[in-house]
Amino acid sequence: MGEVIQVSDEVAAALADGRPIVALESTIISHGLPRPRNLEAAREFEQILRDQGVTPATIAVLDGVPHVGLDESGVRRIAEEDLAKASVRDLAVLAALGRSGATTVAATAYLAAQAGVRVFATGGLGGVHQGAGDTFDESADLTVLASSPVAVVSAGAKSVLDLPATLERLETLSVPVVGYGTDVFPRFWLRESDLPLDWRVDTPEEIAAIIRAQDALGTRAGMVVANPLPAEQEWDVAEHDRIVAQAFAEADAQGIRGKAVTPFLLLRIVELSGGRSLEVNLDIARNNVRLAAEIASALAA
Ligand code: PSU
Ligand code: MN
Repeated sequence: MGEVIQVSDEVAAALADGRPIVALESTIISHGLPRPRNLEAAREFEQILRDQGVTPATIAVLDGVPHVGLDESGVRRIAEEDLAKASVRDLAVLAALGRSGATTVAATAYLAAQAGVRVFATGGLGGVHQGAGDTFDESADLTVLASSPVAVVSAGAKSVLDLPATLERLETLSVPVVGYGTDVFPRFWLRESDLPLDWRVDTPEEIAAIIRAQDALGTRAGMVVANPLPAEQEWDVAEHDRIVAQAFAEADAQGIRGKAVTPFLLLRIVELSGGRSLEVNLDIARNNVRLAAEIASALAA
């Protein structure tokens, strides 16, 4: 593994000492947030972790080498270069051709698991897209979590996805979904949906205990920790519904397909909301990074 995946010195030292580490994805930086705020965000997420005594492991493929933990210049590259959006299936292609890519939740979880990093913070998980019955568009984020033992802290999944179908698929794939301080699945920019969850936990220690129990039982799956944003940071529901519907209609009219769908919708929603969705998006990610730090610390204790 050491020959193929480049684990940074800082992450390798934390792994060796059993100190807490949190993985961060690079697609949210390269394709999910507009420049130049994305570079500030990438740096801020790492700083939030360091302030909590946790080592950040931002993950990306640079010049064919999958990196777990980036230095200053690596962080700058994922924010400023036009990188391919890389899921797990792209990793071998990038490695063989010496190309670079920003890793999705799927590819980040896969590489984190390979390196032994167990906790990962993102904004929102990918899922089953609306109309997937016809298009078969389901994010590999779901299937990869079935075999990558990493707890992903996310504010549920975006209301641009088919959330009931997403939860059904996670059930089939045997990926546990736990609500953090909530009994219902959050909808990213909004705290609540009408989708009940089977399990609610209220402390980072409980989540760490679930990770240990997964190991003891040998289930090998990851976990979705659904962490709703604080009420005072929620997006206005009416504005949310109107803008999401409009972005959808535009994606449809322009024939946006495949892996371009998620980045198109996210960036269009930022434009249509005059930047409001971006501020909420950043609050969500910060909130998830903070909880992931607490989980990783509980796991290392
Ligand atoms: N949700 C967000 N921001 C993002 C993404 C999801 O709030 O940037 C990205 C993540 O990297 C996720 C990917 O893994 O979109 C899912 O894309 P797709 O649906 O093409 O699998
Ligand atoms: Mn897709």
